[in-house]
Amino acid sequence: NKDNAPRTPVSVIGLGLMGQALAAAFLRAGHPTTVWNRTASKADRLVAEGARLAPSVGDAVAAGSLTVVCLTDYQAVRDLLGADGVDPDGATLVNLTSGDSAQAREAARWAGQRGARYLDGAIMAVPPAIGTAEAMILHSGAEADFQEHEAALGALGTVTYLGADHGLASLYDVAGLAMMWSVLNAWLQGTALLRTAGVDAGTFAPFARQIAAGVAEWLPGYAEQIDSGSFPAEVSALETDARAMAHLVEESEAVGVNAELPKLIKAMADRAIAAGHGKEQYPVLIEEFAKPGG
Ligand code: FVH
Repeated sequence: NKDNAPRTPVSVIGLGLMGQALAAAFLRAGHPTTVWNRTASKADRLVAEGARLAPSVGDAVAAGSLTVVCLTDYQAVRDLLGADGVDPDGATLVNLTSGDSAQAREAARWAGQRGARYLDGAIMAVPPAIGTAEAMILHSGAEADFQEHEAALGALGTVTYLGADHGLASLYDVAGLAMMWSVLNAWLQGTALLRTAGVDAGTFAPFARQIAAGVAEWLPGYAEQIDSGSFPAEVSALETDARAMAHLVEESEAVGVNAELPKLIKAMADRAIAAGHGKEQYPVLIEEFAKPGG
């Protein structure tokens, strides 16, 4: 506590890999920190660093001005906070457990019916990054609740408020996962292809990184096309891209690597072309992505 300003008392419920990192970051920032975990021994190191181990979940919720919950899933959160002896009335709950947007909205309703203020959150970081600016943590729920606790939550990383809809943090979370896995899968596809010619992953990695960074630069302009609903082919038409996709499928099959992902991408482009979008630009595929399917 560098400036000697009083720090918000916080409680952290759930001391898995992430919960331990959250509690440690609060302690480092000087917050009086109460912790609780089903397996109490996971609190040992934190207690040695100055945390107080609550004897029960109810005690932990009652102890902090702010209660941060980080468990395996929303069912565990509900089971734990809905148990006898836990009274969330008047508490501010910040749920950093991963889940989907419907679960987040339902959790907010559940908490509201019990008199608690509820912020949902998504952690876009691994435990070692917690407490540093690199840890991106997203929040959604009532803005006043976020503002009241923004400074304390800032001990965990770079916090961003997304809006009043409690489901937003979870939606950003899965959107981020879609980005992450798509980039990794594309790199793995390229690596599998190149390895058939003796090129190893390490050789391809810098080249792949440059392509990923270049494609990332296209996003703001492509976003404008999507938001305006107009997709003029400024640099390439979808039908041109689809021919390149056919090369990717053919090459994958010819050298004996998995062609499922290239075929999936090509099938979506083919549907868009059949719907009359061949002369438009790639982001017109949003119309395929926006439909139910799969
Ligand atoms: N670890 C990470 O890198 C990711 C980064 C992105 C966000 N996630 C999410 O954070 C949640 C917790 O993840 P975790 O890595 O801490 O997970 P575990 O180490 O497996 O710890 C799980 C904790 O949950 C407790 N728990 C589970 N079920 C119950 C229950 N029914 N009643 C009480 N507690 C429960 C468990 O307790 P214990 O097994 O130690 O007794 C742990 O405290 C998760 O949503 C990630 O997606 C992390």
